[in-house]
Amino acid sequence: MSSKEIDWDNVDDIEWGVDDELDWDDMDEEEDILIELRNDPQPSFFVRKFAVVWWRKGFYKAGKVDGSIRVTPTRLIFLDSKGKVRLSIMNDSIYSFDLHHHDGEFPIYYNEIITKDQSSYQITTGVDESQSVKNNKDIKKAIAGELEVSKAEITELTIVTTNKGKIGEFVQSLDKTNFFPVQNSIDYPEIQASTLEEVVDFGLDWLKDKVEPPFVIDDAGAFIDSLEDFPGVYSRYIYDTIGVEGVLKQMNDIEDRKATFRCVLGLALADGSKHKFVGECTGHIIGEMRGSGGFGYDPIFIPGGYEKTFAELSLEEKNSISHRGRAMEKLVDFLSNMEI
Ligand code: ITT
Repeated sequence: MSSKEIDWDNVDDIEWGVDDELDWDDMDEEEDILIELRNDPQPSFFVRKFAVVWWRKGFYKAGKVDGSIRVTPTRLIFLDSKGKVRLSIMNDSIYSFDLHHHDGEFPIYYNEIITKDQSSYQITTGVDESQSVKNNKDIKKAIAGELEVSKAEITELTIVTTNKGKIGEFVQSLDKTNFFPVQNSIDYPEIQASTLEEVVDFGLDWLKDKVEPPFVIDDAGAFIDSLEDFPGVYSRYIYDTIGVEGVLKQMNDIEDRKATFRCVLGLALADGSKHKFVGECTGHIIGEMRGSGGFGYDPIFIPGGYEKTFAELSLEEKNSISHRGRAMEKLVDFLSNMEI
């Protein structure tokens, strides 16, 4: 199993055992930290989820949090997605900050931070090797005051979806941006309409008094040429009823297997405006299911120019060519050029 397949929500169960009693409130959360953060010109590092094993005097606690890391001139601070300080370590108390690889059933890259008073923290700050190596290098430099370029603030962006697979794609795609995706799983009604755009328009209107803007919704579907664009806007219904196997059966004797994935992202802003971003990816439907990554129709769809299904590609590869990846690129471009 690769690190990309780790279910981060269960990683504690697998690796360390969950300490439900972990009282994060124990950790530093003093006013002066917050003041320091506000005036902090130093770098921020977005990490999707950091897991911390915290050792002190022979006892340990373990926990995991979604959030980001800030390195101020004096401290290394771990913040959750609401901006609450979860852990703060003084930079000058750090004796070593080294990346280790634990190659068990689930490969994990973790930083071991040893402080001068012999406390030890093991903290994952990346979901895979490259992210972990990069974060370790940059954080280490920032602690030593050597990272001059200060990264811009991270803005939370609510993604309204019940689909965890989509969130994984948003997280990967927004990783290099200043936006931090936060899932809201309200299940809004998807009206019966002839286009994804109409479904998105309705969804944005329905949600506008229920979710604080800015927020994003995502409607997608597989449009198969020989089935007159079926399942298209009915993709979820078909997936939930006959499933991917059912679609394959429908296509048993069909030679023309061309299909297009479409994704429409809807963005609602605080000024009441709505914006849509569309992405498409053409390819073909194969005759059987292949691959264990992705979700939905991914195991039966091969994008044009590739030999692997979406479910056989890495998250990065899928995002770089997929309908959602393309729509997200447009969304990020738009957001980056405005103040929200
Ligand atoms: P939300 O509406 O809550 O976001 P959903 O899973 O219902 O989640 P859609 O209506 O957009 O999402 O998706 C319709 C169906 O198409 C659903 O069965 C998805 O699993 C599938 N689907 C959407 N995006 C996909 C993708 O990138 N790859 C494969 N299948 C996808």
